[in-house]
Amino acid sequence: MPYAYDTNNIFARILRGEIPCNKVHETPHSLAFRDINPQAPAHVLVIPKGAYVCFDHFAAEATEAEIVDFTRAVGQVCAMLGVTPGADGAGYRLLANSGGDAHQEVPHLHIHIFAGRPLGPMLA
Ligand code: DGP
Repeated sequence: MPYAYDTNNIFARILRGEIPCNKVHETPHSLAFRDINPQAPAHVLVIPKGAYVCFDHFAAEATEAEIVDFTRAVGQVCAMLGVTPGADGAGYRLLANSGGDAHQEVPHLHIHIFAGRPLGPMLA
C-alpha cells in the first residue's frame, strides 16, 4: 500500500520554518528539537527531513544516505545530551510510535529520545 504523506502535518511545517521549534541539532537529512510536551527532563524528537510517515515507510523508501544520517543524528543527540550509557547509570530510551495502535499523533516519522531520569521498565 502506498504511503500517503500529509504535507501540512506539524513537523512538515516546522521543517518549512512556518512554526518555530527549540532546535537541538541539525544535519543534512535530519532535524532534532525539544518535544513541546516533555515526558522526561530530556525529551527530544529526531525527524528525517524527507517526507516519511512512519518508520517502515522510511526503512522502505529512504536512501542509504538518509538512513545513515538519521541514525547518526539520533546517536549524536544522545551524546550531546550527555546521556550515553556509562558507569554513572545514565541512559536513554528511543521510541517511534507508528500508526493508530501506537497512538502516533504526528504523521511524520519521529524518534523520541527520553532521558534524564530513571525511566522504569518498558511498558507495552
Ligand atoms: P507521537 O504520539 O509519537 O506522534 O508524539 C508526537 C509528539 O510531538 C508529542 O510528544 C508532542 C510533540 N509535538 C506535537 N506538536 C508539536 C509541536 O508543534 N512542536 C514540538 N516541539 N513538539 C510537538
